[in-house]
Amino acid sequence: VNGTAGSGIPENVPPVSCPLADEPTEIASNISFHAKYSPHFSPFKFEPEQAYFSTAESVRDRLIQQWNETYLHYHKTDPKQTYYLSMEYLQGRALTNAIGNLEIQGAYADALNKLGHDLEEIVEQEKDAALGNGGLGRLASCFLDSMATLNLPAWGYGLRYRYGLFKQRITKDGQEELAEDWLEKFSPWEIVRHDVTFPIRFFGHVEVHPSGSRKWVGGELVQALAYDVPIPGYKTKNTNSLRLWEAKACAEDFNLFQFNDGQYESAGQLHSRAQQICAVLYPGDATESGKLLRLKQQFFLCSASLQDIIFRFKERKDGKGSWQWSDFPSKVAVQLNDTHPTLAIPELMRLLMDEEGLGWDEAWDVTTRTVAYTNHTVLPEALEKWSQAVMWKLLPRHMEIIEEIDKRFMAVVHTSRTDLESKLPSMRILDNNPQKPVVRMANLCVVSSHTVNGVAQLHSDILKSELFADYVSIWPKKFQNKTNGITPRRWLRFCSPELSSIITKWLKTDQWVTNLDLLAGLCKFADNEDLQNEWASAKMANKQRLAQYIFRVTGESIDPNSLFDIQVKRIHEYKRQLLNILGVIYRYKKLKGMSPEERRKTTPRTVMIGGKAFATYTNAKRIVKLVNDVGDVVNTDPEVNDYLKVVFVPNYNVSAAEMLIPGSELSQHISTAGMEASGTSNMKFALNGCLIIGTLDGANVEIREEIGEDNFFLFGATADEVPQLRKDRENGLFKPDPRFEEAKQYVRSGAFGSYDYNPLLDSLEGNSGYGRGDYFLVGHDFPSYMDAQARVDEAYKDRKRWLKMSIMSTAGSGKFSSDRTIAQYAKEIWNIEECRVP
Ligand code: NBG
Repeated sequence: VNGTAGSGIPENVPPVSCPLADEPTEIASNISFHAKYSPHFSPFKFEPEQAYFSTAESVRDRLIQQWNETYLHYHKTDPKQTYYLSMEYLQGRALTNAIGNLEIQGAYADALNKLGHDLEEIVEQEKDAALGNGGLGRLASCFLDSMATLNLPAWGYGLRYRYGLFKQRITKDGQEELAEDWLEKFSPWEIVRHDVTFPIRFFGHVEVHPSGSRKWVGGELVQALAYDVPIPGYKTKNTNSLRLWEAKACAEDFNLFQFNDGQYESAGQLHSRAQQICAVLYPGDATESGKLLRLKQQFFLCSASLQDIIFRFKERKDGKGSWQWSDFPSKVAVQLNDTHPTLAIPELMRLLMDEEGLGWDEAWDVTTRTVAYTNHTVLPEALEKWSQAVMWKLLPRHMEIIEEIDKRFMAVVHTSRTDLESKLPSMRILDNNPQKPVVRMANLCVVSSHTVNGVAQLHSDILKSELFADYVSIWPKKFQNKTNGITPRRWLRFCSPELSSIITKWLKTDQWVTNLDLLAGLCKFADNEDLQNEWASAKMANKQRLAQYIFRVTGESIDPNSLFDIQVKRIHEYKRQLLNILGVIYRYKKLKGMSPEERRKTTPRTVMIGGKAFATYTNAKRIVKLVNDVGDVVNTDPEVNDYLKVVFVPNYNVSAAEMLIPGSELSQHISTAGMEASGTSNMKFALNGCLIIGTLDGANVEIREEIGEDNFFLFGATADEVPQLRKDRENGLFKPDPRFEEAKQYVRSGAFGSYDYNPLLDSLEGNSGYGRGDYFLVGHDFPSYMDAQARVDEAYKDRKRWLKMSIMSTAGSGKFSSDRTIAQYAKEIWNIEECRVP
């Protein structure tokens, strides 16, 4: 029934008794049923791995039941639905989340006990589904959780990558990337839908009919095959779908003649070409073939999803409803998660015109009332531009449509906005620069969407005043802000059960899990000694658990009584892990110069840094290496060992975050102001009572507003100061702080080994051949960063004050629930309503 009408199983056949009992004994027998009859493993073994798969299958039975009820209900009530198109989803593990959302955690724990297993150990067996690379992908996954929890009729659409984001291994040379085989032993959370397939075309040409109509023909065809992942809401029956597409060649594409002739490779060529499409997330795009593959991936997602959406639209009311294309936008909302799915725009136009016979104006009206776009970055290198030549080759009909959109947009400016003529070259969709003609995807999105939003207030303001300023005067109402959020289920309720029960106890309700604003009720107890003591002991338990984890993954022992200071996120120069580690280096050098008595007065710290560097991003990889080298020296230096440890946390992913965030006390969100669109881990840390040291960037601004400036360690230049500071730097007007010079010099002197860090450090100098003259202003912000760190050390010495600040961080985090974000999208962009399964 998932979106498709059908006659279903005849009613006269009694259903198999449904394993939905909540009794541990019955659950245990359902788990053992799967161990015996779902034939993935020998039935004679029941080790943690087998126990995990059977437990997951038993939970899946329940999800399927709810899922079918959900889609029957959506089908019957026919509400407007949202389709979230995203190249990335960072789902992480599903088991804890599923049994948590279904509220059957306790029963499953008991059932597993009866079977001789421990739930905590079983959940660890699951591999992370890492079909994303950072905040954008995790945001999409938090949104799915909130959409289901809010009973919104909504779908996620993505790709089923064979290998997830690479696995990071740290060797003596730094980061090494390995394929992440998340499907090695299959995933119990996906259901292949052999009944849901669509043909996807690449290359070919446009055929013009005498009537003037155009059709895209020829080229290559592959099949898109659906895999559905159930997305349960919290405390509700509504269970939505994440539909992931896999690319498959058709049986006819296998050349049996060649195969029998011994030409095995060429016989299966089309099959292996189809497999490349979903092989990995973000394949390297340095080569032409890499670029082509990425474009293929994007189109594959868009075309399959839109064909599916249109199919469902036509099937409404069992296909009997009379509908008109002009109704489409009142039944369908398509959200583009960044520019990666931009091709949905020309593909929807093509499907409506060439396949359904609509005229341009009608198709354009439908498309622009359906599609909305979220921008997630202002970094110029991340704003996608596709070579026109590659586009003409792969998608000739879409290029025609894009040219027409461009032409019509210019006509609007020429006729009604002559004041903007001079701006047209940068506003146009096509950049016809003869050296490198490209399509600007963000411009295509802005012109063709009914709404464009940024992901935090500061970022949305920057979009309006800078990146998209010229469009704002044409369409002032098109631009909105939707400050990001995180799901309180995964990021507090399930990852920190200890803290959660304390919160529930003091608020006398667990309603905060779906109404996060209730956390504000903790404010009035922030000084209460009993709460503070309970709070401290929950934190300590989480710190101990984290210390064990760190020991397991790095072999390093860390002291839970030291201040746990964490920075985990993708490694990028704008996120300034380099500022962090230079600060650590300075601290280390000072500690070494102190007498033992002086050292005893300092605040002992454990600094943890984790994150993956993109495989071809040299400076990011150098930073990873530097953190590891500093750790090697500091952690084996008996003089400072009790006061400072530095740990690089390998292979940071969602599951690692679930361990790190609850155990943290200070976290660093220290990007150059104006460059981090929002950040979402800052919200997760604050929610878990972790204090933030940070710049006025992205969502930090709003977090600080909500939790109070006294509870936030602020430093650094503001976004509006940055351009002038960069100019000053270029003009030699910058005077570096001696502490900054000392830290860099210490690295250059070889204190952390023989690796050549000069190119990295040179990027921080004004006139380097390597860098961009400290484009990220590490030097400018270094002194205020060090001062803020000194305030941290002081605050930590005052236990009561620190605990109060920690409670206030949690109490002020209500705004950052993705339930709030999604409710705003639903009301202000999608115009969809709750559709609760009775
Ligand atoms: C990222 C931003 C983050 C933001 C997430 C989610 C991209 C392109 N952007 O600051 O860098 O939190 O999106 O909105 O990945």
